[in-house]
Amino acid sequence: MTTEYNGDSKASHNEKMQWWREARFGMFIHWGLYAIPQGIWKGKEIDGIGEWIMHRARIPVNKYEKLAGAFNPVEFNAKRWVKLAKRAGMKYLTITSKHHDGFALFKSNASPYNMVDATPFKRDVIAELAKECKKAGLKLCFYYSQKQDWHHPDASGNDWDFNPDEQDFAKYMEEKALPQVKEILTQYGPIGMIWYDTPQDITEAQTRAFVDAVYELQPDCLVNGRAGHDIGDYRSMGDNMIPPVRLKGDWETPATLNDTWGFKKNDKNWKSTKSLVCRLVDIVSKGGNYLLNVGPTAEGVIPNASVKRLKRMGKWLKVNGESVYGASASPSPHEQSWGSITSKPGRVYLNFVSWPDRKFKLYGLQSKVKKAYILSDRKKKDLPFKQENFPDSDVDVLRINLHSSRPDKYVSVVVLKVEGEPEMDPSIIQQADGSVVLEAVSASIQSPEEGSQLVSGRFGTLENWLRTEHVLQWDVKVIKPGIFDVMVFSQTEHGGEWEGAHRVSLDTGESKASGELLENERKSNPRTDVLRKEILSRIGRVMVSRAGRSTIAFQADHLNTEKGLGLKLRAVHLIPV
Ligand code: JFZ
Repeated sequence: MTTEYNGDSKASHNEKMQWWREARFGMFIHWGLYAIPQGIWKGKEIDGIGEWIMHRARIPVNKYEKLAGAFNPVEFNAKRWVKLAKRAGMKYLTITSKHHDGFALFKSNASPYNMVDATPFKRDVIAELAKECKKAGLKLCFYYSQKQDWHHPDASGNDWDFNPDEQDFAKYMEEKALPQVKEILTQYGPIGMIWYDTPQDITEAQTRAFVDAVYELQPDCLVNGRAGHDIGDYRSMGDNMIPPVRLKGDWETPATLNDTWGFKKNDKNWKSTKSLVCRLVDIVSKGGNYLLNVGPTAEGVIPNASVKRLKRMGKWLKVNGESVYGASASPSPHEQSWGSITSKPGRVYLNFVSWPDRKFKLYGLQSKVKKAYILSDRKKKDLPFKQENFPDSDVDVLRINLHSSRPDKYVSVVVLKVEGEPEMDPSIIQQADGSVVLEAVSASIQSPEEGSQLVSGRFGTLENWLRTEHVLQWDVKVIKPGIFDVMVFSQTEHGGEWEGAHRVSLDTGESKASGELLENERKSNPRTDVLRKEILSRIGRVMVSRAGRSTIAFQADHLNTEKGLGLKLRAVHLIPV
């Protein structure tokens, strides 16, 4: 991300980002005309996310437009929405001021296709939300679809009504998009952030015009990472995508409670509250923010299933929020098998997703612990602990005696008071269950030749792996030597396509496993988006005969290039046999 943009110094950028870093958890609202068909057009269920129905069903502008005349959300109550966000423990609210369908939820002089001028409801719902957000101390932010506008003859996305060859994007920018961005930045007081989306083939100059418009009118307003050309104040992850390791810099995951953003009557695939709380602490442990979506109905009601989950999250945060708000990433770059670590100066928070044995061991903590207690325990009763170093492997270990039953049904938090800034061993340490997890994106990459560079993609894999010369290496600390099964996780394309039969090998220095990548199992990973699956392939066994440091290398000996997809390596796991 270009953070020195607009002459900003690092210090003023940090200042601008402060509320956002403190917040960690926000509410996304996708609301518009698409809530009326709620996923069904002419009696037929339309596949895909609800707010895309106009595109998916190729609905002509003159038909879709008519929905505005029927948009009458009599149950809409800005106060109720804002209250829910507050109760959920969310600190900002990002609403679709205009989505790809081109309909604006705010009063606009640039286009009459808006809530006030085109609906029987006639109320400026954005003005009402702005008022309530201000009262409640919630930052108000606007999603604005800058490139796609299926209603405007000169914008992108609608190729069923308009001929792309005859379009003049500059005209759309001049007469609708830029004026509307100015409206949302001048009509509603201070705005926390503008959330641009799907930049597609936008030029850099066009992106700059959109970003400049924000900074000129409200210098403190943030711009998300989807304006285009890597310009913006922080990175936006792919939808629902959580990176596999800690990342440098600020980032945010926009995410759904079910599988749609805009309301769909028949989408009942709700995530459990426990998995939502797990995602929240996982994201914070890797340095990011969680922007969690609700899709209100055409009547203006947030679905009950969403309300229930958000309230439960809020209840959890009321007790355990210290581990989330203003917290930084884990001092270790790697995931933990039992949960996620967050931190603050002088504090380490162990967020247990699965409650461990009474005798829990944390590997790699180098800071001296002064006290350990359960965050939800008002008395902060001391948990007995002991710190030592395993001399064979040079691994620092903290042993904590825990109660046998988990304190919280979602995520239980243990606080460690430590001296100074928390520090952890950056090496990959064998987990307590004996497994060794080697994430592709955390390998050091040896590439003898120029070109064909492997890159960390947005979905947690290395991408662009089309040639065999690359060698991945990881430094590992082994505690319990032994024999391990080598399991390779590679990722399919969006939709499930996968190219297998590559030959790969893993070398521990004293033994080597080689094998073909065959589809032994297909799994989904809740941390990447649902349409990308992980393929598990067992390629053989290796031995590590002594404890301590070792370097593990992985390479592709032959790449199958028929489909040209390359190897999208997610991780290699060594599982003790
Ligand atoms: C976009 C929109 O098209 C969608 O309707 C919704 O508003 C969502 C939040 O954003 O969809 C995207 C954009 C980017 C990715 C995936 C879906 N991505 O980077 O993976």
